[in-house]
Amino acid sequence: MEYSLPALSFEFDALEPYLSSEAIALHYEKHHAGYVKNLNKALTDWGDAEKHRNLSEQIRLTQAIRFHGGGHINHSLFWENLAPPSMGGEPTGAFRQALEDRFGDRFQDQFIAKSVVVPGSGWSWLGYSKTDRSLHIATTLQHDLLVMNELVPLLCVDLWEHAYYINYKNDRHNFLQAIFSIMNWKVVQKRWEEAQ
Ligand code: MN3
Repeated sequence: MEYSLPALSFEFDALEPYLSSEAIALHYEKHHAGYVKNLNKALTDWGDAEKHRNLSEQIRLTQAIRFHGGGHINHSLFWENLAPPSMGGEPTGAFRQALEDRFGDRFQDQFIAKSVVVPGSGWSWLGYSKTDRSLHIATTLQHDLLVMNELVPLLCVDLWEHAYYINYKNDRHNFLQAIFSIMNWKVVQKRWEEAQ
């Protein structure tokens, strides 16, 4: 069964003025859709290679599956943890306490500081470790998944230039500040509760 582009929970213009309708439309309909298309092709080719017992071709295709599949998974998480301004709520209760225990009142500052220095293209994350049962800020390169760092993804931000160039040119820092005005904390908190 093929993978498909997930429906967005908001209209393209719903994140304005922080991200424009043009930026969301391009990101979703061109970039994310491209990853879905290329993932499906790579998986089909992988299946063909398996039928022919062509192991080297299968191994070669794992790179495309990792890249485009990671792009699809990460963007799907990203859209879910965005919400129109003032619609996403704030961290509450035990989750708020866990954030404060770990980061004091500095979560946003620390998250942005770690995100701006990621070289080239990647993602930044708030993740939950089942090993030490605490929250971690982490980053991954290209479209690598947070689970590769043994963390459960709670919140992610796309740091690829295509995520912010239309609205913020090359200013990743301004983009990251804006993201916190359209964060869907209800979704982030729900992921944390499910990860416990
Ligand atoms: Mn992207």
